[in-house]
Amino acid sequence: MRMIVTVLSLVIWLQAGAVQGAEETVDHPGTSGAEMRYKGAPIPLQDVQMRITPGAPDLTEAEFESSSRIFFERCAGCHGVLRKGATGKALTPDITQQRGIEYLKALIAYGTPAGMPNWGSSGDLTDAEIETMAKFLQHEPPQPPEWGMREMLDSWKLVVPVKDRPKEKQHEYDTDNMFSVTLRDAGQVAIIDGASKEIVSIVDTGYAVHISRPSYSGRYVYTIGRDAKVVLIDLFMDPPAIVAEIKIGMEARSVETSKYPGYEDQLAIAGAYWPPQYVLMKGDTLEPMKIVSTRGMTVDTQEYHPEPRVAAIVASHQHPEFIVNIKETGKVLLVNYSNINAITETTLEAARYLHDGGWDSTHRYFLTAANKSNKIAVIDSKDRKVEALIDVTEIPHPGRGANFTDPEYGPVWATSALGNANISLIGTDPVQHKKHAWKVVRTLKGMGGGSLFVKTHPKSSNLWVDAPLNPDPKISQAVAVFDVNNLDGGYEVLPIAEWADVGEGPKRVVQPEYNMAGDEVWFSVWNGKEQISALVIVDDKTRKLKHVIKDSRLVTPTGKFNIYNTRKDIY
Ligand code: DHE
Repeated sequence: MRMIVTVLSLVIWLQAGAVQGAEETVDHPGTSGAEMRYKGAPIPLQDVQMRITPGAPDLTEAEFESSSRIFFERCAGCHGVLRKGATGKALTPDITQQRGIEYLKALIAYGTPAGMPNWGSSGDLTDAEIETMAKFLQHEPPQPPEWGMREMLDSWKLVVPVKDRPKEKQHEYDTDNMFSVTLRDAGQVAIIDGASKEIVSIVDTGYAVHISRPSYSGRYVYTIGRDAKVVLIDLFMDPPAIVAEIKIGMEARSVETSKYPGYEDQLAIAGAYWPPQYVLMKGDTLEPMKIVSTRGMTVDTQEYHPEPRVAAIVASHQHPEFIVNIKETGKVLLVNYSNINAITETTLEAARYLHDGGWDSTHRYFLTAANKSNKIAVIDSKDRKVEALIDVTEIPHPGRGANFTDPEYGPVWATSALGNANISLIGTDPVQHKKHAWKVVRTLKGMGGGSLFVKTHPKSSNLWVDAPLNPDPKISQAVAVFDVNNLDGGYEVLPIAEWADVGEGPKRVVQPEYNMAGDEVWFSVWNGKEQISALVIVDDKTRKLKHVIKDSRLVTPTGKFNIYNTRKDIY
């Protein structure tokens, strides 16, 4: 018989040790430093239950607590909260008990060529911790609690009701040229005026806040934190401030807002990592309306997966639908919201594990990375089908990608990669350039692996490629820029971190983002929490330094979201 002991309010902070700085990266046989650095990230989990399983070695409550903490800190990102396996192998008791304690100890201590880190020989875990982990893994995984409508409503705060909000903008700034900047480790976003570069407001958002998405009209900004808190910021207020907030689960990464004509600003959607679900909310209040679970069968082996996490979400321009990536099942859901009481889901079969992606320039095709299959799935949002599954090189990571016209192959969408220096250009025009459509027409060589984001703008002929997770600081602290009219000419390297002049630290240069006019590119110089970070602004035409924003309030800036470009899906 299984005993379940509740460990009340055990708060487990998943520490992103490796994400903090290149120096802290452990040596992982078979797994690139870049990939490992990208995996663990701090998330809070509460109220997990200890589960003692027959056949497993004894474990005290204290040992359970410390091992759970280690597991969520180091292992859940790859093996999944429920240990059903994701990028790492499944670690359920039927498997682990068969392997036995000595095998598990060796595995944890020395890692595997397939990518399991060597937590022991790297000095990250002590022998005693490894011993307890090897016992812990033979028990049923503790399951964090569910998060349904009651919990959501309990967490929902309508800070300023719609009727009490300003009828018009209360300041002189152009909201469309504002940037919402993630201050990751501060759990805040900075709202910055693109023209004056002034920090207009610092807003407390969720823990380790992840992305911002503006409402279609551009009045509101939605943010989501890793703690699954969604915050709604009203840009009309002076200064912009929170008007509503809600917690939609325990852990999350994505939020989006309806864009189909007639539904602008009406609905918001947020996707959770835990519990595996998405929720539809009223756009201007975040009042939760419908919660839908994503648990289900995997696309290929058709096995049940208990925690398929919600990755990127985009709003369709072709139908009243959200397009929702389900990571572990490898399925893309077209969630039709035209009748909120009869939501229809069209399930498209893509590949595992779906992560991020963005539109082609016509906003008909959504191109998204299936990062462990090394594929880009192309979703035709108009005809509601998978248009293509394209092979690319190791671990594609497009962010939202970049659209431009290749002189030889016509319109293309580009993605860089975590696993190597390649930038894959995929033809996106099935009408005028049919023979190149949905094929990798060109592969550019960038500075190196560990790239996360590429960016361009319709008014620019530059393609910017970062590499913040490359182990070589010369690469992670710089950016490569290609001329899209002369792609064979290679790239120029700009020493962005050096320009920022912030002193010591990892100083990763991350996520190029254009201003509204498309004549400036903004970069984050992402330093440690206690160190100085900055935003560096480059003149797009001359590729020369234009401005550096340095301010003690800019703690660990990462993603930046220009209101106009983001709401219009321009990239
Ligand atoms: Fe992100 C987007 C998940 C780590 C910066 N990140 C996304 C999206 C997902 C995701 C699912 C797409 C959202 C959408 O479009 O709806 N990110 C994850 C992770 O699971 C991961 C790998 C590890 C984790 O535990 O969080 C992770 N991400 C990071 C970072 O370490 C980064 C570099 C710094 C940070 O702020 O945490 C980071 N992710 C970003 C950014 C975007 C993003 C800047 C949006 C890019 C864009 O241009 O839209």
